[in-house]
Amino acid sequence: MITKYTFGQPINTGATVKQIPVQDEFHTGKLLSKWPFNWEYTLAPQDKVFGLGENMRGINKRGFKYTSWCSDEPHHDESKSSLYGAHNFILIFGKETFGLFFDTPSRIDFDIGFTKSDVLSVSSQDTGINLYLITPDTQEKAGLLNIVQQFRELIGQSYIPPFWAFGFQQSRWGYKTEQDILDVVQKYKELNIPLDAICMDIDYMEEYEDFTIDKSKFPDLKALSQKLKKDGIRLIPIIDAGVKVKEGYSVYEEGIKNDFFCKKADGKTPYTAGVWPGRSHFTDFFNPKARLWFGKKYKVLTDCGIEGFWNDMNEPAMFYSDESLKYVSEKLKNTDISNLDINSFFEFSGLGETTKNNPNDYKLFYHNVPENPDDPESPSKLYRHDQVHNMYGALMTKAAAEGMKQIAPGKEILLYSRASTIGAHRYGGIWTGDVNSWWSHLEQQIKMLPSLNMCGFLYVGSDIGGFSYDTSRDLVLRWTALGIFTPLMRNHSANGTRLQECFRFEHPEDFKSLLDLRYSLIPYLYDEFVKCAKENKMMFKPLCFEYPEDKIAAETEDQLFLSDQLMIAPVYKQNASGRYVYLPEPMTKVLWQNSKPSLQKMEKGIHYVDVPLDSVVFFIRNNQSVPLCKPAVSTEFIDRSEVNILS
Ligand code: MIG
Repeated sequence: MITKYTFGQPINTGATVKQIPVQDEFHTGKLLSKWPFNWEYTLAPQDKVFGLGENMRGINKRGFKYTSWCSDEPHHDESKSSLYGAHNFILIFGKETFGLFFDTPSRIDFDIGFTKSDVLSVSSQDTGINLYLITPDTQEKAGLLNIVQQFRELIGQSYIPPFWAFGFQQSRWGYKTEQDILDVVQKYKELNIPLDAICMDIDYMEEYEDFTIDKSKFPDLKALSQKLKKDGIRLIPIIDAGVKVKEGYSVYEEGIKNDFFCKKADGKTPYTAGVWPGRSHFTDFFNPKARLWFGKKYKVLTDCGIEGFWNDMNEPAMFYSDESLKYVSEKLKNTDISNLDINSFFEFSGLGETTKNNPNDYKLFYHNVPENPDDPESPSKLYRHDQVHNMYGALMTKAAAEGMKQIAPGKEILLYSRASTIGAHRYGGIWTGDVNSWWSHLEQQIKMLPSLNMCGFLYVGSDIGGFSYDTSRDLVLRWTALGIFTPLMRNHSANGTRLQECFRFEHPEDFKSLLDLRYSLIPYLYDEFVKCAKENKMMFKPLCFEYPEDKIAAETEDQLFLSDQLMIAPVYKQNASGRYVYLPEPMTKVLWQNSKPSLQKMEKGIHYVDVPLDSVVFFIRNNQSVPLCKPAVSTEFIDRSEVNILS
């Protein structure tokens, strides 16, 4: 059952698709203050708290504090409380079991047994909250899956990408020209390694201007895209949130003419911040007309045969603003460097960093927020950006999705974004941003998957091999072995780091074997994905969602059920030749090596399982089976008619 309560002056975020009548009194836990919202709940020793989508730490979020504030956060480490997404759904499991969705575009803080180990507290002070309390309709499996299902019904069906989006994507911030891309494709071809897409990072644009193509590097994008498509390979260009301020640049000029950019407090001056193109303006995606305008701009690329996009920098990330630069420059001018004491030295040396995503900058511009998010004629109210911050990236994705309906009607388009909030799960997927080439980050990605699924994000994946820093061959292999199972499977890395495409390492045939497994599984993965989207189910489930009474399952966070048929137990430690795996029921172990499966029945219990570096191990659940088709070099060439059923 779902009940709804309101606090403060909630904004219609469009996150939900069902009408629920509002109740007066919220009796769960202790409401310390209605507004600013301040709520507490006493956690029993056994209580676990799940949810919060894209975030650090465990599947059980207990023991730390989290803040929903979409952040350009390349330094994911355990001290961080916010990443790119703001996913305000929590699921409490224990003495009482219920879900809560805090529908707000504003910052909201979750202290989950951090300040006091037995207190969960939630607080927020800008705008308002539509709060949904979800209690189980069944006691089956402690009601956990039921609560998620009810919640997902409330927020509407998750985005379903085209079939080819389950193919392997190769990306690199560093492909600069058509030739760079052709070289990568050629290498994959030579080695017979499957490939479905190449991502185009910001260097394809002219001076990082959205919706431009640098002709000196890509003389004929349409011809390139057609040529590649013959081999079943598609291009996926990036689009950044900021629009370059430049006379003569049509996107800038149209945006100004139509008043589509966010403005400062004076209501006149467009807000300016520095991102990749230099000084840029930001489209007011809250304005339905501006949204459609921006969305239709993708036509420059769809006209070239492009069928997929990734939206970046849409928290929005800001390297600097006019204001923050001025502050730093004045500080520098006024600093007497002839005699710095140690505190002034640290302030001085840290000055440059203070301009990046500076909290003050988010208070300098405004949005016109319509009462009805989809109706440009509905009355609107002005909000300062920081009060509605968490919707910005989500609305950029919505802009692209709305644009596609007009510029590519009837076509399935792949969309994924960096920033997101619940609601955006209906318009596109997400990738989990700038993870480092660290084993700990591989582990983190395993734990994020079920949390993202709870919040409606099904088309998800991480940068295979890690984005920042130099990777190692074994890390790419182990990360690929996880990526085989995630809907978005993309190897991506940062400019200046070690090259990490599959063909860069010794024994590329080991990578081929892994990708052969992916392609053998794609029809199965895609069908399960569609089922999970349509039936509001999680594709990745923590063990305890199926075995809520099982003590070991309850604390196993590095294994996941994949839909109803499989269990995965990725290796995420360097130099490990295998790992301990807990089987809460008898299963069949599948060892995939040299592009072939071998099967072994296993009893319930804890086992040490060998997982050689060139292999993948996964488990078929009791009385279940999984169809494998023949591997293909692209999803275009997958033959679904011939399958090998493993059980
Ligand atoms: O400031 O476009 O997360 O995937 O390669 C960095 C360059 C901007 C951040 C994205 C990353 C992408 C990079 N972008």
